Amino acid sequence: MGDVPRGEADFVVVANRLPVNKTVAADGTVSWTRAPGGLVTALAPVFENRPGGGSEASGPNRTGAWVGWTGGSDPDDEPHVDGIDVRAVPLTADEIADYYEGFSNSTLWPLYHDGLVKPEYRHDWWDSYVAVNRKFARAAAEAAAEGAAVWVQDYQLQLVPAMLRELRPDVKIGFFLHIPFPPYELFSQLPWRREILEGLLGADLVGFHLPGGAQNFLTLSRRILGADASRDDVGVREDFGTVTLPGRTVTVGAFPISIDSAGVAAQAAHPAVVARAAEIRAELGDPKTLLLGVDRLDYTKGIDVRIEALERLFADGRLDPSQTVFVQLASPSRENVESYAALRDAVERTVAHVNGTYGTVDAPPVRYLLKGVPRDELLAYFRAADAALVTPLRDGMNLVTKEYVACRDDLGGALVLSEFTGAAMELCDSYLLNPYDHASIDDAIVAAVTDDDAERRRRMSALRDQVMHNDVDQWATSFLDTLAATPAARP
Ligand code: ADQ
Repeated sequence: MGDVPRGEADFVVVANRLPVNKTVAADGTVSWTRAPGGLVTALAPVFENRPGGGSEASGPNRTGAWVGWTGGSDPDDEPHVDGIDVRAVPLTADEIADYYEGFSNSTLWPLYHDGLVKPEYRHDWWDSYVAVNRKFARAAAEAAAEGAAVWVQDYQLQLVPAMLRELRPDVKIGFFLHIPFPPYELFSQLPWRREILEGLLGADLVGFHLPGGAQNFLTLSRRILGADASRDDVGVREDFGTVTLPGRTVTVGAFPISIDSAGVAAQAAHPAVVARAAEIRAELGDPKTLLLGVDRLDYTKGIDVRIEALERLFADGRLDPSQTVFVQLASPSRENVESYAALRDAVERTVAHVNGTYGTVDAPPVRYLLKGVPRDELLAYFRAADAALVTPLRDGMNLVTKEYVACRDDLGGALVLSEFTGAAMELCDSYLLNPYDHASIDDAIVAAVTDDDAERRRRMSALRDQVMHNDVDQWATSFLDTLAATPAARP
């Protein structure tokens, strides 16, 4: 403690990934571009409007920094992108295997998503998780100015708050979890359950998407650590609580994330995007019904759930395969993790099976693409689709839902949505379904495509009210204002 050089940033974001992608040209020239993705999509606009993001309002003496990993293991990487002061935390190939693919994505990710895949508990992965969290904490400590606000993101970095507090007791520390936070019965499987809770409690504010996550955290702090944790019964907001520790209090709350709603809506209304939407339908043979799925290829997203539903609907004659096209845009994800490779095989088998059974050579009903799609093209698909099928078995929030809704200023389209997403709490006018119940899935899809126009427009209009009035800037402002208002630690 005390031997860390102080930085100059008043506002520091600490996230597993930097918002950058590396490209190497044929002649070996390296360039860095802004990366897409849930967290980056959510935070980039916020960051740019904050101090140091280059806005006029930020003033000359204020700066911001983003601490994270480049996504690779080249020690010579020096990423830079316009408008953001990026601080790379280098990871070795072993750390990528053990901290990232191992503990983060083969232990925590499945455990926090209802154990959909069996979590693996390995001490060597845990050791790497501790070591890498220490690296991030140190990089954050070196970036932060005296009294800075430091916002730590997500499940890969749950130990950073306590480690950072150790190094820099002067900074305000916020932590936000982007994925679900499990109940006692599940979380207590974790051999390092105490350490994770103690790591999180290093923050002044711990935020979740939903009140349920905040409640689980309070219950776990009480039952596992014996901490004095309670719901804020006197407050006006039932989604806040506190954990009282010796010398300080941790605020716990729910902050449902959103998107840059106005920005997405404006981009989707651009004449070129509108024209491309019509062209997409024509290219697909002008089907009566165009259904769309957009996800990272992840077993939590229920991609298999929706394709199997289509097969049942074709088999039962409730949808006509000659007049229906389902487009699944999947972006490759965590390809070195075994469960993801297995999922890819399973999805590809199912797609081939449905097309082989219900398609013709020139008109397969399922079109599946395994690559990230450029933003304009993605928004054109959103505008073109009669219904978006969002069927996760568990999802913290799901930003695809909000992007789809923001794109539909024509009030066309329908959102078919799993109750097991965070978004379902807010988007209650969607066609909700239980992804574990075949009848519920099938009925929701059929209703979404056969309800009359007035009903579909009524629902889309209500969804738009929600999404256009609750954007990512409000999310960040609400979190950061709450962080600023948290009580200072008593010496
Ligand atoms: P993710 O699991 O990545 O995020 P999500 O919120 O849906 O899930 O964000 C995915 C982003 O990637 C969206 O912006 C989407 O448009 C984009 N995307 C997906 N597939 C794509 C493709 N093929 N081409 C182009 N873009 C594609 C995690 C949690 C979520 C939570 C977010 C933010 O799992 O529950 O909503 O963080 O907190």
